[in-house]
Amino acid sequence: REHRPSRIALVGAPVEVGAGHRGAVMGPAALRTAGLLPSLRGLGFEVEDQGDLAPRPLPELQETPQMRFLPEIAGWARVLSDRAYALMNEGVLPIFLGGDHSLSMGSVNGVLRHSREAGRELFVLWLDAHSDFNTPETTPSGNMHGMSAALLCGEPGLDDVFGPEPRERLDPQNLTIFGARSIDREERALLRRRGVEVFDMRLVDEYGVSVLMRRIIDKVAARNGVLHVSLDVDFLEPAIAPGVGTTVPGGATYREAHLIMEMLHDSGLVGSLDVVELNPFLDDRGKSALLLVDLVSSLFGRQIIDRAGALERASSLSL
Ligand code: Z70
Ligand code: MN
Ligand code: MN
Ligand code: MN
Repeated sequence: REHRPSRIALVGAPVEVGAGHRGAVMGPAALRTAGLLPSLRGLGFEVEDQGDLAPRPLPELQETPQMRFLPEIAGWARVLSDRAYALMNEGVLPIFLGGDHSLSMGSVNGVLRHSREAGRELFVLWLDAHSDFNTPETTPSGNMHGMSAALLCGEPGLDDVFGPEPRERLDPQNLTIFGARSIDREERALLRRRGVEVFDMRLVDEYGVSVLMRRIIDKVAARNGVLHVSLDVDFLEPAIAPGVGTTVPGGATYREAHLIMEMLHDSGLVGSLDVVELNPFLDDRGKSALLLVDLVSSLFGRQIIDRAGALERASSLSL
């Protein structure tokens, strides 16, 4: 499949006010400390660390109890959208280092803008314990990291985030929420009305990750689309990734998560990535950051042994 970017940009987005806990501000630094840059370079990519962004000041906006820290979240979204759009236009694959999940409002908006102009349909894979599909009307917390997927799909009440700047809309049918196990009541009703594909943990248990991932990959490939992956640390089982504000039991195992990343790599469809919600303040000796670096490495081609050889040996065992 056409162009696989050979260049990657790391973009830090230390935003934490979208979440209910403080500490995600340290996420980008922890991912760097855990060795993300040398690991990707070791896989043969030309990698540039672009450092951390800062939010654009928007003194004209005011927060509300339903949209806590709106001015700062909007300031981040606008800066992130511009950077995502610029990098995609240069043919560079951006990895956004969070920071809480509100950053995806900006990153995905910019990627959507590029893909619309390039005439290549965008699909979004949201790996998360939550569906992040609340609106200011439905939110139980006012935490805007619980609204990013809803904003991207054009839900109302969030127009101030982009204000006069270009705002794209993701077709809800192009969003797959994968691994969900904590969805609020009104949020669930909205997901259903919009026809969002939710592969919850019940489905993962029944079918396994490989069947579900194959479906997603085949759908994107059939439409000649490109995939943005938004990886929330709480997608993972808390025992292997404790460094996150809200842990939810029953997350993806180490092996499930790696298999997902390996299948995504082999698909050749991933054009951009967010790694969000890492909270190093709550981590255990860096283990969550180190695991994330391993997972991102699998997504960009690290293998246990070359596939052709492994398949050959499997067939010689008549498996
Ligand atoms: C809840 C809300 C949430 C974390 C997303 C939780 C949102 N649905 N929490 N990620 N850690 O407040 O909207
Ligand atoms: Mn492109
Ligand atoms: Mn999330
Ligand atoms: Mn989450």
